[in-house]
Amino acid sequence: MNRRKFIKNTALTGAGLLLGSALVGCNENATKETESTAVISNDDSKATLPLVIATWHVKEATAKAMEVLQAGGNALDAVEQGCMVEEANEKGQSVGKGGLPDRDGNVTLDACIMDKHGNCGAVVYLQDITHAVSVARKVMEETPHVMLAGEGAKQYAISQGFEAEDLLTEASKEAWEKWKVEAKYKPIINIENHDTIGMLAIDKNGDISGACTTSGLAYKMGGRVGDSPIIGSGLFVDNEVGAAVATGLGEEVVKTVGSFLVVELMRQGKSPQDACEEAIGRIVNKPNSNYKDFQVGYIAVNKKGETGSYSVHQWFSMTKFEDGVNAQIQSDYFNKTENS
Ligand code: SD4
Repeated sequence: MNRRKFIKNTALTGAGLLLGSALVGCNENATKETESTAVISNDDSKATLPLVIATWHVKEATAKAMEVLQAGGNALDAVEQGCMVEEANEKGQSVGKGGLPDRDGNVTLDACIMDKHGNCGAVVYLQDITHAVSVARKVMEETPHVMLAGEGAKQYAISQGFEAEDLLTEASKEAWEKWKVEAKYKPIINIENHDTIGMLAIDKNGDISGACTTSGLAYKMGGRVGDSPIIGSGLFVDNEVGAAVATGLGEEVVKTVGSFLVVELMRQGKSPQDACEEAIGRIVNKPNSNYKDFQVGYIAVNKKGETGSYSVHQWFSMTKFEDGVNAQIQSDYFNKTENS
């Protein structure tokens, strides 16, 4: 195991957590879009709409979202369909089908979605349904509630026509069985690779939506829920200002209400980049922060279409599809002294 890629997290040994252990293959093919786009100009930037950004290296997902936008779909449709690509990708062991299970072998999904009106929906601890983000959207649009959990969420999904299926693939089962024997409940945090997908999109009308979906920390305690389905922590959208989404150790994101913080900082005039950096700063500058043991990353977009990303450690990346170019962008990061 490459030291550069992983941090052994002794501080979390008791919890026995492993954050996205899979080094999965990602599609390297950038997809080109050629249809016409609207251009927003302002004093300090020139952004081209529509645009899509997502956490990690997920070009197939951003390509799908852009396809939706170019076909005239809105930002909400785009982020849902973009995230669905990764949920269906069995090779991605941190999202949807094929996600790594909790320590008891159960794959449990967390997801949320938020639209331009500030409406939102979420599911937590959802089992046996691949497209958690779509169930979250149903919760938002078809119920008077924001969040459904566990068996209730599953039964609701089935009532809405979602198919129940076993999400534990052979590969994930094997990884879990190996972990039980070899990892001895010592967690290893992957700071480098594709993980939870969080996606933000601005459509041609300049309206913003976002979504986030994950199987959470691999080998987590049964019942554990992270930041990803928590509006304000894993995701926040304010159509007047911008949007942000998080990845990494959810407990740290929840404690600082990270995505809401990023958006509020943008509301106060910070650029998306500066806002992401300050939100990471709130985590790493805490007295006694054990940031060397975990990764957190944020991506953000403002109403102008300016984007930013920042993480605690190196190797976090953002995929950005704008103006016909679908590109992976390495994120700047806080910890310049370790793991480099
Ligand atoms: C969680 N934030 O459940 C998620 C995991 C994640 O990259 O984002 N991994 O805490």
